[in-house]
This record gives sequence, C-alpha cells and structure tokens, in this order.
Amino acid sequence: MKEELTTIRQTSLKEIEAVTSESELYQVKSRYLGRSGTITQIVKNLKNIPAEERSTIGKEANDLKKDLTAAIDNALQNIKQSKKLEHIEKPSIDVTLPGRKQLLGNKHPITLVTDQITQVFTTLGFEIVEGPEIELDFFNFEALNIPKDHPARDMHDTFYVTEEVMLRTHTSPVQIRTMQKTKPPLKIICPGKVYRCDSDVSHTPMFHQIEGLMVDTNITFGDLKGLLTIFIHTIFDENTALRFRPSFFPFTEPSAEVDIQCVMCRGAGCRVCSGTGWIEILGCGLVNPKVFANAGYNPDEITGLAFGLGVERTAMLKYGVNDIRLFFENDYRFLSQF
Ligand code: 2NM
Repeated sequence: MKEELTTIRQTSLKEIEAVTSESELYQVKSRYLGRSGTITQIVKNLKNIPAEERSTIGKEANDLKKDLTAAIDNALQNIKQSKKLEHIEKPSIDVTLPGRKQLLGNKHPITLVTDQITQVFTTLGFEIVEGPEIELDFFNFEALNIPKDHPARDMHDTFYVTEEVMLRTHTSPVQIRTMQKTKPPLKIICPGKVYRCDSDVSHTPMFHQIEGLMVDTNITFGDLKGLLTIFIHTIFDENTALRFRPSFFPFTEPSAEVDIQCVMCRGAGCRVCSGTGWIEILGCGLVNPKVFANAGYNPDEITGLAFGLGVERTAMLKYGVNDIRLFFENDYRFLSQF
C-alpha cells in the first residue's frame, strides 16, 4: 500500500505538470480527488487496512491529498497567468484587416426628380410655394371651378375629413391661396404630396405633384408651348418630340395634354405606350377666367397659364421603372440606384 501511494504521488504530479489547459486539469483532479477518485477511494477504504498500518497509511494518504490539491491550485494559477500573457502578446484585434465601410445615403428618386423639375422653373424665374395638405373644399374644388357633380368630387377619389375638409387631391389650392394674397404678375411652382383614393401598379393613395402657374397681362398659348417645350427638353432628351393634344379641365380654357415620344421605343410603338408611340406626361392650359374671379383677380385685366404633372409618373418614364410601388417600399437595392 505504501508503494502504491508513492507511485500515485509520482504519476499524479507528473500528470499535473504536463497539463496545458483548465479542462485537462479538472480531469486530472477528478481522477484522483473526485468522488470515485483514486485517493478518495483509498481514504474511504482505510477501515479495511490492518490496524498497525492504518495510521501511517492514513497520514500518507492525507498528505498526498493536501499536496495534490496544492499542486492543482498552483497549476491552475499558472494556466490562468499564461492565458493572460498570451492575450496581451497576441491581441484579439487584427489591425491589419480592412475597415468596414460606412454606407452613404442618397436622395430618394422622387426627391431627385422633384428637385430637377423645380430647378428648371426656378432658373426661369419661378418661385417655389408650398401649402397645407389638409384643405378646405373652397380651395381644393370650388375656386378651381370644379362643380359639385364633378367626378373628382366622388367619394372614391377624395379622402374626406368632413364634408368641407379633405386631403388635397392636387396642389392647385396652393395657387389659389397665393393669388388671394399676392398681386399679379406671378410665377410660381408648387411641389408637394397629394392624395387620391386609388391603388394599383400605377397609382398610390399618396403621390407627388408639381403644378406651375404664371399670371401676367397678354399670356398666350404660345407662351405655354414654349415654356413646356423647354421643360421637357431639359428633363428628358433634348431631341424628344412632343405634342399638345386638346383636352378638358374645369380650371383651364383651352386645355391640353402634352404627350412625349415614347421613351422606351422612341415612337415605334410598344407596351409602355400601348402601341401609339406617345406617352402622356402633363396637363396644361390657359387659366379659366372664373378661377381668377374666384381667387380675387380681375379676369378682364389678367391672363395666365398653368400646368400640372405627377412626379412618380415622370420618374418612372425617366428611369424606366415599371411599378410605382417600388418608390414606397424602401428597398435599399432599388433606392441606391439613383
Ligand atoms: C393641371 C392641368 C392644367 C392648374 C390650374 C391651376 C390654377 F390654380 F391656376 F387654376 N393650377 N394648376 C392645372 C391646369 C393643373 O394638372 C394636370
């Protein structure tokens, strides 16, 4: 028994010395000092050893237990210390790795096109004016000569708050408000959000519009054609063909819609232009004298031209986007292309 303890002492101390990790050390500890460890078992079985040997073997076993515990504690401290040193000598941050790039934001395509359009007109002396998105019936409809039975008043198109209050369906009310408080002449461009109860591949309940108004004496349809030709040639290709097609709006007389040569097929006819070679881009006309009267101007002294266009529609044609909803989904893969 005495020799056995000497052998255990030698091998266990050698094993502790050879250990390189905390987990290995705990394995050794459990092998000798654990519940069914070699030394624990020997101490447990002391009662079976002849009485004359018991006290020396017992003392020897307890000494071995003490020494092993001390050696294990010591080894643990060493392992912890060398781990610490290793960490200091070999830092976990590799400063030679390339850095993470900070993503740069960009303007939303609708903001981009709004800026481009308004810039064409501010260059020509127009002033940018904005107004409320929640409007009164008078400014949104009545003053614009939109009679009570006009389809634009239908519940399906207008978001009503009360009978007299609604979300504006166009930015023309801003122009009525401006005429009410400003003497002519006037050159204004009104960008902003408008609301219509409508939703499919080419309509969203909120979209952006830009309307222009120029008021002075002796404004002609020729002025309107010249102004809008400059505008279209600046925003699209300067060789883009355009045509003025007679139309109707309650607030202008005469009225026209402007078509541009299809940007996809250059006039040959395709799906985008329904085979016609032309695409509608804006509405315009000479301001109806009734509108001037409603806004407090004298229709006998004053003339004016006005026009309006949808920003999403213009952006779709300019950039070849086939679904209006892409502008509102906030998908970075789409938005970062502009
Ligand atoms: C359009 C088409 C034609 C328009 C008219 C006015 C106002 F206030 F002066 F009467 N503002 N905008 C107008 C004219 C808008 O959008 C398709």
